[in-house]
Amino acid sequence: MTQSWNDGDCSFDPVSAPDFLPGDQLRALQLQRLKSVVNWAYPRVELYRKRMEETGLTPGDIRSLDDVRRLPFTTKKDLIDTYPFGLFASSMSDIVRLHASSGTTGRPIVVAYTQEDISVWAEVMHRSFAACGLHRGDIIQNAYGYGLFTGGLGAHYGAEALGATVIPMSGGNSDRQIMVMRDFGVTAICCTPSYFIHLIERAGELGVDVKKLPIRAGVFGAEPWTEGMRRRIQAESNIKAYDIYGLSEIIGPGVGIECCHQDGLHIFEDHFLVEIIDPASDRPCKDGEEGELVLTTLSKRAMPILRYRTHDITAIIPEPCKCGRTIRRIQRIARRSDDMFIIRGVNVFPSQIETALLAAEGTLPHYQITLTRDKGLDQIEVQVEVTPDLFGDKIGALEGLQNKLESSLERTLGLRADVRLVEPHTLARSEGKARRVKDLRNL
Ligand code: DLL
Repeated sequence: MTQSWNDGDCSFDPVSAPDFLPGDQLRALQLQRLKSVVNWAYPRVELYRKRMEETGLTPGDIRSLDDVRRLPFTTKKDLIDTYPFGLFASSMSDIVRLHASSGTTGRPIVVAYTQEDISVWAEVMHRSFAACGLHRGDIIQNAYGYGLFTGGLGAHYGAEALGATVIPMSGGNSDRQIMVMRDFGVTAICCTPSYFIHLIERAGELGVDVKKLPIRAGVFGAEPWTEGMRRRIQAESNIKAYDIYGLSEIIGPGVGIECCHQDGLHIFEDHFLVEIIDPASDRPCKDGEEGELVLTTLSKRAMPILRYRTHDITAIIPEPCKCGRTIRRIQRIARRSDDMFIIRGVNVFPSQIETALLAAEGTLPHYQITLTRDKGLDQIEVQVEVTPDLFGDKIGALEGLQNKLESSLERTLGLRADVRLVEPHTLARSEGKARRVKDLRNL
């Protein structure tokens, strides 16, 4: 099959038909499924029933899609408080899979799937791969972690449903990943964007030029990344880097993905109902206005989730996409409402720092943010690796870059951050989600 990957490929896979439903049909399907999921959850999940009773709401009151706003929110705390199985709506004998996600607190959250839920998950992942131009015949290296994390098995089932050849690598063991990528003729890879950056770098050390391999696409997600990071990845590897979004609470990967236009993530709205709200007032945001993404599962049976507060910040993109999909797009998720830190009263998001660092020439996409407190005053230090040639003996060039980054950070953040340029390979690499911020302030 011949394809021109630089032009993108939005070829049609029949499983993607729901992506193109006329708007009224999509909304009718959503409403039918919303009623059905509320009817399913209400008698089976005590938390939902109690909360609805408190406001005098019954499943029969859900008559329009707007009525979703009458339902109670669900939060991560609810999942932790009902640990492990308190939100299950199916009996254990119908549950075929459990996954878990480690929270920041001690207890993980547990999520469950019936056989039908697994089929829906495989379907949305299949549609995800199809949206970014993958198909039968592709050889997909799956370097998301297999295990309790949803990334590995989620991508695995979707890639098999697509009819592609899956290589279940899981994360880690970078040298072997590179050997497989080269020797097995891999055409696409799934992993976190930060891990792929690491793989490109390691490949170079092993004398493998990723640009010369048949690999042409990466399906990257599970952590925030910026447009600057995408540009670096694409330039260094000659692949197209697609953004995929998802979260364990809702299903795992496959809630939304970019199509070949790489301009916002299409949400699989026939299975996930989207709201964007102002996180402070809970008021609905207009299309195009940034706010917190709130998701309701429309088809899940083992663990239906009503109005989940994701903490992920995004906006609906109102314009239709050139690919013809009618399912709407959201902007890439560059930040969470809870990854913000406050330095001397100024709100800072890691993604602002990443954008400023990667806009400069001579930096590498490896950085670490450290927050400390000295005599009651917050300090922020940003370490960033620079290219080996810059690190040679050109002290002047290094100083120039440091000053440039410090002023660009000051402009972006509105506060002074100390920049420390470090040699390549100094900072820790991650095999899964990157940890960019070290907060040593003991707040
Ligand atoms: O990270 C599921 C996943 C696996 C998504 C593989 C994509 C690929 P959790 O571990 O529960 O699930 O983490 C979910 O990760 O609420 C976001 O804050 C963040 N996240 C996931 N994808 C993206 C993305 C998986 N593409 C949390 N961009 C979510 C930004 C993302 N953040």
